[in-house]
Amino acid sequence: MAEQIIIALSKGRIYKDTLPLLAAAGIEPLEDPSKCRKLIIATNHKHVRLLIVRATDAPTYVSHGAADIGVAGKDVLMESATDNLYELLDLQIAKCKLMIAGTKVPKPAGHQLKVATKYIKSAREYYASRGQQVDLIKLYGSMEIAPLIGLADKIVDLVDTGNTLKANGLVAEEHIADISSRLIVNEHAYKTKFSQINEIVEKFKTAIYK
Ligand code: PRT
Ligand code: MG
Repeated sequence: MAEQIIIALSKGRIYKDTLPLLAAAGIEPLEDPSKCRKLIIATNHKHVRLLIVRATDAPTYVSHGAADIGVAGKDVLMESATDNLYELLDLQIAKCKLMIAGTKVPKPAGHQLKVATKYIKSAREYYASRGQQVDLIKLYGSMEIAPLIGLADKIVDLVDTGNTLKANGLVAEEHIADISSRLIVNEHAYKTKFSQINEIVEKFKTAIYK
């Protein structure tokens, strides 16, 4: 008998880019989460359901086994506790770069940099690896404002087209990491539901590397 498989996904770009992979695995959602308010979406497979979660929460659902599988950005995975989960595949979707950006105004020597970001852990590791002391300021969004109004000298944020930085008079200065979304799997579920999960993983792989 088929076991229940729950897949945690966030709305927006991750959902949109994961749909073709799900289709390759024969999984089709019966509703569109951007059009209905349901957070649990049934699929054409009675035993497969999608859980619509905040992008930053996907690893938490999978790590606790509330979802068997999930899709999460590497940026999110680098910031979160990832106990009890495997990062099985680079899905090569929702790609962008984690970068340092700032205004073009130079800082006087000896000035300790203030850096605003929602990526505290990644920023801390990056600056530490370069032996640079900085003050990190945690923000949850609209980071681009911080250098404009003097809250911080620089930001660490995701950059795709660069349009957001440009629109706010900021320039990308340093590259921290290439980001893409990953397929994550709960360790316990990977053992107990191996054949079903592995079938999805293999079909995703074929679709990614076709
Ligand atoms: O939006 P919400 O607060 O609900 O959550 P979220 O922002 O975590 O979700 P979502 O769907 O926006 O992002 C989910 C994942 O997509 C992220 O975790 C990344 O792995 C990935 N991704 C890829 C991006 C981008 N590209 C991206 N460009 N996530 C965010 N951005 C933002 C960026 O933060 C900046 O504000 O887009 C802006 C820059 O884009 P450009 O094209 O102007 O450079
Ligand atoms: Mg967003």
